[in-house]
Amino acid sequence: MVHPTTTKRYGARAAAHTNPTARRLLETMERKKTNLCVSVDVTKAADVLEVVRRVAPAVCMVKTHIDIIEDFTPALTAELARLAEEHDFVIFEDRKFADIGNTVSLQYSSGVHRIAEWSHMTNAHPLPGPGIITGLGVVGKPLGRALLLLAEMSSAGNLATGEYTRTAVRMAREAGRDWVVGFIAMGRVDEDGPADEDFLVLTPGVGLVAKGDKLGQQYRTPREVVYDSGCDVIIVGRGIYGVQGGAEAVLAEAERYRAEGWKAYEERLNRA
Ligand code: 5BU
Repeated sequence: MVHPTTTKRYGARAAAHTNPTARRLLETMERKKTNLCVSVDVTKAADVLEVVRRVAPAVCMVKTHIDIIEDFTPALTAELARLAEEHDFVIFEDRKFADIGNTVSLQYSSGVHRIAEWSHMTNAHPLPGPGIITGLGVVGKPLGRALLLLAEMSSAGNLATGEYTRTAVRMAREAGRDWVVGFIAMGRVDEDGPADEDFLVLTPGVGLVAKGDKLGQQYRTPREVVYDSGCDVIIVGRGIYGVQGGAEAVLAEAERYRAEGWKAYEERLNRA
């Protein structure tokens, strides 16, 4: 089955969203002709900013793991937020919240990282039940932030399958798309929904060279993810920032993934 959202242009899909971050992302994708998110998993603030400045023209989104930064100061996230405005991309902190509502609302708003202040989008495991969505929403909704639920994962042997995945989708529908705008998933987990429903599907585990790593990561190509599986955003980490050849090579590699992802999207729009 071909899900109706997969044959609509990203820009046209923005109108189906009330959440400002979802709209902004879809409009940015259309404007910059990119469905690429670069995952910047490096551990020094200066290196994060160097990679982001390099890849900025090629991306709709930058994904962070802010808790891996060894020399974190609020100046880093302030600069990331400034770059997001200057270069027209969305910041996604891949925090994978997984606790009770009260705790996640504190983890989201407070601590050293104050994620809600600078990250447009974040994500949560549905494992604890709907209270996690509500708890994060207390903080994020008034700020116009957006939440994704982890409906599936890319790693070998993960438990987010079958009934768990279906329950994640049901929880998102019950929460409403003004806050839960989509999923981390490997395919169109929302296929059983009504034709006018529009969720974003963001997909990690994307590589053009490696098939996986030694710790269970599994890679598919941009074409497999966007054309075959109908996902919206490809998330690429080591395949881009880890490329040999220095700073110039990083932008060239980002551009290669952008072009592959965009070609697969254009082809899927024209699919009968
Ligand atoms: P890689 O270097 O492209 O393998 O990095 C993938 C990134 O996506 C990394 O930050 C992971 O934490 C993240 N990720 C993932 O790989 N698989 C998942 O299922 C989820 C997140 Br959820």
